[in-house]
Amino acid sequence: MSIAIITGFEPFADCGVNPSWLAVSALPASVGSFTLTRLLLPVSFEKAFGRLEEAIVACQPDLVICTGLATRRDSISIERIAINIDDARIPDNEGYHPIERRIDYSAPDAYFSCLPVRAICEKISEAGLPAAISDSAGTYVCNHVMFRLLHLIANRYPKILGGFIHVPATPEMSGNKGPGMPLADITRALQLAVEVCSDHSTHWQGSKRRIVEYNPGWPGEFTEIATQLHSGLGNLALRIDHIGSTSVPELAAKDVIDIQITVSELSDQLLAAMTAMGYTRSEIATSDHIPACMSDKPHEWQKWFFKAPPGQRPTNTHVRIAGRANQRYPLLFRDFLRAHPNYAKSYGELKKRLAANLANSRTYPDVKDPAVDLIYHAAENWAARICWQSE
Ligand code: PCA
Repeated sequence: MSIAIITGFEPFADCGVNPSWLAVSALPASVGSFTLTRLLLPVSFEKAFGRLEEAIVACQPDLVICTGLATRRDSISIERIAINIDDARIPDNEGYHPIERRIDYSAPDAYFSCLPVRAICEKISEAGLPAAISDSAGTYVCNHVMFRLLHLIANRYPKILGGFIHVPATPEMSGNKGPGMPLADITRALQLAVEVCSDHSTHWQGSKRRIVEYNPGWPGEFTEIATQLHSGLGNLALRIDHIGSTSVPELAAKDVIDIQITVSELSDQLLAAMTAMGYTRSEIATSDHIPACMSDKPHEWQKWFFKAPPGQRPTNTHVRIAGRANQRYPLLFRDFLRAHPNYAKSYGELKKRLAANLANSRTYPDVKDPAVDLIYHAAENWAARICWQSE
């Protein structure tokens, strides 16, 4: 069984009760693959997160879902984002009233939830209960707890799935005059949210951000996926290669398989075929990192980047054009590391230390990429010496 911490808040302002805690208290002892630890949090900027962190340290959970009341909402709100600001409309239960204060100057402006927000929203809606993805958790204690939870996860507990759900008031809270959601429905919705997280592969989510020792099973997993890609793409794919750290024996890596599909052009037909297989193209990642000495030819580094179909093991699929610099780079880099285990060992060590020491995991590629270029320059010398060709 895995462990989940589910939190609710005590009453605050003029609410005599807080349905978030009432619903959390009514949840069964276990849901899906999770044993639930319930935790009541004070409505206090200063104390709430400390209580949660203590529980995380003590229980080492796989899932943390915090819940709170949003009186002005009439559906279950699965929060997508937490922002780095405290800006309270009213004082918290201890009389503290921060106005426009940054939560943490060393932290990013915002964090996205690491819960499967869309899947949770769909599951609750399918059960006939009102649910929506929310793009603001406010700027009060709930946002504060969500932000600090996600900051902790990003820096210390990459395996935890964590996020926040706001629940509406119950009809009794307005004397049955205003809108509201019955407590039993709120409880049911939270139970469904935990069930979705239980179905969702916690292992894959967490391992995406962690450097692990080399896994000899990776090449086999690549071959299986490449076979499916070959049959879906036919002659649109000139070749499909296993690239990146999981392709180099004994190299420590993130548990994400990098795949390069070589094509003659980035065509609509190709996009349609990838989409039909469930792959999603990133609108943002349209170019590779360009090594400092090669910045004069940006078109040589253009690519399409696809995320794996939902539910499939994590992969990064890069589609690049035959003969371009960025198509050659990963193949040469891989072959050089395979032929030079000492480079691979030092590179693995660098990655582990970067992952452990960078305060913000999002800056990891910014630091890693130029280090990779250093190895690449050595690889080019080697390639010239041995007249290397990509098979
Ligand atoms: N809701 C408040 C804090 C506690 C609660 O249940 C919020 O939305 O910030």
